Amino acid sequence: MLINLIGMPLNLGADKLGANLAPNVYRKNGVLELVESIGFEVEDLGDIDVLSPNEDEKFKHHPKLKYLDEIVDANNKLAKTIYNSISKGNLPIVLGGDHSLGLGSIAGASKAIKNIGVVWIDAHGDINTHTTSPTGNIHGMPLAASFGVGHESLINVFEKRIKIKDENIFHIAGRDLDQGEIDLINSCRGKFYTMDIVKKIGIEKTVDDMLNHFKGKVDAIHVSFDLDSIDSKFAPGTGTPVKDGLSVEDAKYILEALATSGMMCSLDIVELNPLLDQNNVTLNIAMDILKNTLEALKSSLDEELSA
Ligand SMILES: [Mn+2]
Repeated sequence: MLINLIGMPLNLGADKLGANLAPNVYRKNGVLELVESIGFEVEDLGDIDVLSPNEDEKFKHHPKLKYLDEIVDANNKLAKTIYNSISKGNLPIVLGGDHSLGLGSIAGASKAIKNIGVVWIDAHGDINTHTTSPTGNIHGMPLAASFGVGHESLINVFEKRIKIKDENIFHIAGRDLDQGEIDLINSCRGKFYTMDIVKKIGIEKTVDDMLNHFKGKVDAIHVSFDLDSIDSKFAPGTGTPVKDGLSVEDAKYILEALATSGMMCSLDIVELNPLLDQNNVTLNIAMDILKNTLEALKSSLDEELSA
């Protein structure tokens, strides 16, 4: 299996400097060599071209959505790249970049595969809209838009249609949810396993429930992993860190299960902010989780071949 690495140097959705620098930080720290060392062929597709608007024009296109047109533009390009990668039988891995890139990843994956599920691992809901968001930052909106809730420009990224069914969402590690998001969670058929639930039932049961939720229901799963899902005491280098999150081992366990399920069609790793990181500790966690995930994928593919 060929792995496509895609850099998404996007920070407009977070409205904060730093996440745009992450793709090259991953490369400088050997992400290509890491993937190769596990035994995969890897092709770096480079960075998606992101426009650089002036800061004083952030509300130029919509009074409550910062950098709307530029974010849509970047996600249209990302979606096309993801679609092409999956269509060729490759596994695309997006190195973010802020989480508004989930719009493009899901749009591309859902064109390549009819009925996809989405696992969204995140301290935040990312299901705000321009009417509920306290900030207007689009990185808090991509999941809602993907199931058809929010501004039509976000819903219709890449293709004019709703990309996923709400029941095909499994969200893990939420603990910083806005009221509008809580209301939407209550009316949505997707599963939202907040940190309170994860702590109560344990990580094993969480992962069992996740896999059972999708069994026989979807053709493949897009995995969107936000580093802020991890407790901020371990992973400080993200745009919006939150305490009381997953341990690194928990995160590894979730992604390992997805990799070995044979269902993962694409993966985002988002919100590394090198300007906020301390001695590369968050970068190293991201690399370690990627390594563990791909090692699990490699073993399960090798087992399949020898079976
Ligand atoms: Mn997020």
